[in-house]
Amino acid sequence: MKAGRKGASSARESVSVHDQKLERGQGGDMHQVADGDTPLLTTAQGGPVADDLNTLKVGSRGPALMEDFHFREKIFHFDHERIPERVVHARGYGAHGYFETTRSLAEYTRADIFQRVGEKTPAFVRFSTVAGSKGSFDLARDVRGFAVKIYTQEGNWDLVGNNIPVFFIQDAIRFPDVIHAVKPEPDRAFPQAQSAHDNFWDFISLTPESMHMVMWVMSDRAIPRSFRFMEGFGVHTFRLVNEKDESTFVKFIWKPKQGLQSVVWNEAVKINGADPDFHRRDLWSAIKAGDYPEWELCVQLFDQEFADSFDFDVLDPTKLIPEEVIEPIPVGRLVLDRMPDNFFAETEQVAFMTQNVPPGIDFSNDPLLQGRNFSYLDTQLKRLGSTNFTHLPINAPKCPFHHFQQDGHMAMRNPVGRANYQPNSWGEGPRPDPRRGFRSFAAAEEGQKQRLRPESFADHYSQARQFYRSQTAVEQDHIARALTFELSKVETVVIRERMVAHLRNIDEGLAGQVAEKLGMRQMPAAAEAAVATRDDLELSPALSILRNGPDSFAGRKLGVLVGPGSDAALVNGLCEAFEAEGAMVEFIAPAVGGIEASDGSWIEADHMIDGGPSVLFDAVALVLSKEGAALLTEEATARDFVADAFSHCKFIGFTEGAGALLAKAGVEADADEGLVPLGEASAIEGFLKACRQLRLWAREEAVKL
Ligand code: HDE
Repeated sequence: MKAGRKGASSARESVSVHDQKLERGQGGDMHQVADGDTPLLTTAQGGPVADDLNTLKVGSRGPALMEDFHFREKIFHFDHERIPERVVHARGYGAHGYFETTRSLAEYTRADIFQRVGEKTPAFVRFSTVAGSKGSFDLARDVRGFAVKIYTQEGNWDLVGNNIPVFFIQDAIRFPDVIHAVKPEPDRAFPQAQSAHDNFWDFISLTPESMHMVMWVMSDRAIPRSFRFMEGFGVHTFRLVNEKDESTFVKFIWKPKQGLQSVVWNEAVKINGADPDFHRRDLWSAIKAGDYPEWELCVQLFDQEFADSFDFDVLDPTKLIPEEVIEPIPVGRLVLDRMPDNFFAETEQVAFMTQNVPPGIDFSNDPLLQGRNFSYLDTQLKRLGSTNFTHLPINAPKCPFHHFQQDGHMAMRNPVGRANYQPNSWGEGPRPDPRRGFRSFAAAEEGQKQRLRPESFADHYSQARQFYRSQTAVEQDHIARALTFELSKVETVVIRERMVAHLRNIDEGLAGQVAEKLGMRQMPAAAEAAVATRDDLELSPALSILRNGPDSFAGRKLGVLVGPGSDAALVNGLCEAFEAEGAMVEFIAPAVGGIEASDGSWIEADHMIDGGPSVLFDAVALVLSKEGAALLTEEATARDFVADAFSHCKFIGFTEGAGALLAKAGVEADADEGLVPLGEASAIEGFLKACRQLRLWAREEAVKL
């Protein structure tokens, strides 16, 4: 029996393992051979295969023969398995789901998807990091991509956003520079998936427009606990256009129903070693367990009059509109409920494009968006190798579509009939419809051709200050520490100084802290600013993660450390309470096979202690007998388990028997209210209540990570 393991809480899937029919071949190799139930192995041409383990040779020890078409086909295909990874956002993970319209926007847009409340439209989402290559780790300090493809009845709508509402640069022509700067340095090819190096900070320190974004990427937003606990932002101002061809400006925001949550930097570094796929595994486990993540789509709507009166230019992608200024209105929900059947076919081959907008949604003149509208089509040809990438099922629209585009590499859908042009006299083929078709909003534009940044884009510090000052003290401290860490990896002193000079325009206290922690002997002069930083912007509590906590442990994970003789009733009680909350429970034991609990039942483990460090969990319970604790105090990993949980401000439930392990890990059992004694089953409710705070931030000052 497996104590405490109930229902579908386990991330582990049950996989049925079949006994396969094996035949021993010559030389001792083992062949699995087709029987009645298994399909016959064939070549790609459909030819049945007799032997898939041995190449065709002259004799058993002789040279291989060219005529072995099965071998050549198999290796040829393998040699070509890789396609170019995305130049940015290479590492990503996707899931299927649906978008449900919860509010009609018919007044503002003729977009079909916003007409009928309750209608569900299929969607695919890909989350990603930006800088690292495909095989890099999940918890890099980085922006996360949040790309959504919604297969609407009037064509695919791609909202290719990030988990941060602003960007580094104000003009698309600078994109290759910011990306070159953050990627591994070209002479040495490191560091991988990190911004903590000279080239990145050199570029940033020479680019004042990036300062607002820098505050965000140095905040905990850049080390999310999971994709499920992130917001998503369309970033740019878009337009909604209604039947009467009237335009309303719009910004799109995805709000996670699960609440926002991040990890701390020390934890991120350790997670990357313990489980480089932490975010992937999290999404996979949640969806496989039926705990479907959900986001609300909100819109910030505004007109030209607001745009003219707002403190900043609404076309400037380094600025946001605070939620307190324009309230986001919920208009739909996105639910992810199915993992792809095949990672390559779907997540790798999905092609998002900012230019995919249905009639009723249109672009603004945001210079980043305008540039992106070129880049996303262009890059698909490089990556997917054919203009026919829309023939791939993941990219094909799910509404009827007809056009005269034809031929090209790998064309899988070819028009039938005689007419492959229009107009034609054959009465065949599709025709445009001026009423239903996409009509660009007829914005009046005039001006001289020039390469010029508008004056209205010139204030680079005020919103950076507003962001920093809107954070809690704990979050501000994390920003200061992140900046210090990153700049400590910068070898060129003048770059560090240039950055501190910018920070002085954002917040003198922040600049002072960073300068001190960097060991700067003299404070550099403040950077020259095109526009002096404003002091009159209202703080925006919506910008803080901690001020908007979910007050729930749902969707989070409890790690229960068990050993021989663990209290079975307590283990069962913890499982029941945490599962009822909607959380997952996993067991960590000295051996993965499990342990015998106090009542003689067997608790199977999910991890052995070396493979299940506490950084993988949101809270931990040490359910140990004296005997079990004695065994574990000998293990460095068990001591780290406790010490890390404590220094990462996690809630720790513990039995009396666990006292020895706490002591050995240097944690006092009565250090603070985050240590919750689990004397009897009645204490579980209090422990769960505490865990709903997610972290005991008050401890951080004491542990000084
Ligand atoms: Fe992208 N970006 N980007 N980007 N971007 C790509 O397209 C680009 C920008 C974003 O999961 C590429 O298919 C330019 C902002 C996401 O497949 C490429 C500029 C935002 C993804 C490209 C930007 C994004 C990409 C690489 C500056 C947030 C991953 C592979 C003007 C609003 C999509 C690809 C996925 C991917 C270009 C800036 C989000 C090269 C030129 C701002 C989420 O086309």
